Amino acid sequence: MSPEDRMEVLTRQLCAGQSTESNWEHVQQAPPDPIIGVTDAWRADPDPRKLNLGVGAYRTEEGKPYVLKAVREAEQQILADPAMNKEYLPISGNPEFNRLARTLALGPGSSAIQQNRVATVQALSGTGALRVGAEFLSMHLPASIPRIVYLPNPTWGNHKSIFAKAGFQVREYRYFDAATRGLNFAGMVADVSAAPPGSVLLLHACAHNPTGVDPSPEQWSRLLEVARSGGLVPFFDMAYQGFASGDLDADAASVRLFLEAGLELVLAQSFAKNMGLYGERAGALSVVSKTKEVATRVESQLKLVVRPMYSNPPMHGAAIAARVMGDPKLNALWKEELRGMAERIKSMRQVLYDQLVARNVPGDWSFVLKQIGMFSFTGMTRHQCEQLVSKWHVHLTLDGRISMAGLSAATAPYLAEAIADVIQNA
Ligand code: KET
Repeated sequence: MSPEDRMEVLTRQLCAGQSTESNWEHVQQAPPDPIIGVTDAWRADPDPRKLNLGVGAYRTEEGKPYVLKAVREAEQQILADPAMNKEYLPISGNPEFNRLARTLALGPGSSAIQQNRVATVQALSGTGALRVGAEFLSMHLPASIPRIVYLPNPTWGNHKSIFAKAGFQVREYRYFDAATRGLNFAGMVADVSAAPPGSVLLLHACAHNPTGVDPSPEQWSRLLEVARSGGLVPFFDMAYQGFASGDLDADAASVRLFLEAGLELVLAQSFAKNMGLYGERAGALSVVSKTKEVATRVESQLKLVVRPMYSNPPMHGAAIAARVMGDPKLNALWKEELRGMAERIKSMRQVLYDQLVARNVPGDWSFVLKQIGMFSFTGMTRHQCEQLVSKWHVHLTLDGRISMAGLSAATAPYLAEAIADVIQNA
């Protein structure tokens, strides 16, 4: 029986109330997620040497997940607060969190904030912010404009699905140059310049995932001009503020550059990495408009996106983040811990590089030192990555991305040995 005939029989049986098979009998097994699936495979791996270098999550020198001291302290304060309750948050989330989050990204002196031109809603971390932002744009860009988004090639895998779900046609702009392991800036400018007016231009604010390659300040200025003259809608994904340089303000420079040039823009923020709030799903979506009046209407429409999706956001993570950002003592402690995390990752770059050079692994590995943020994009082939997993129990995404934040001085030599083997023998 053809699948179509089978469906018809099933439908008829169902209507007659006599189906013996599951209504979901035809459902196909979906593949595991290319990033989250790596953690599942690592969990299931019984080998004691196993390493999880897949998902971008910070680990200590001992390989353990890290809850920041500032976060623990904020949580204790929340628990001890007699005014704490579990009522629903507003549809747009915790107002104090929203205010502090946008100020963290856009800067306290930003004219957009001072002129109340920013509509912010709390979101289910960075992913949720992207999804709500994409949905809002899909609904409210002028009707005459086709829904097209330009993503860097490569980009975080979920970007494509998020924008496609919101009805966008997904296109790519050139970004990574495999030969130099740097930025293909000429290709990027050419592709972005050719985008039809009104297209959404997705930009990683800093610490590009997966490549670890960011534009220079001069290149950002040029991109700003291209976006402005092309009438594009910049959508910044800022999942790693503080993880590129260790400094929250320095890492927000690209967003602030576009903002101060007077462009309208969309911004997705995540506190997963920089505050270690991964599972708390603390994030924010901000839409910057030309006037306060437009921003007010935009906020009302953002609420209409949120309400039928999940009604209102969860409170605990946002309450923690608001305390950490808002309390001067906790804020200082957080910044110190953030700098510490960024520095530990950086030091892992040097350790891995030294280990690879000491083993005379063929190739120029200096990119390990140059790349920025949580990841190293190694250029290893899919086959080499598969060998790392099956033979060495080093779990990573099959595009050759390594989470440097999951590495320690104790495990770097083992990784270098494994890489040396698969590069020479796979
Ligand atoms: N943007 C980028 C660029 C990104 O790398 C991630 C997460 C997110 C947004 C969303 O993070 P959230 O937890 O929703 O705030 N990236 C890591 C985890 C994942 O894939 O979900 C990763 O690439 O490993």
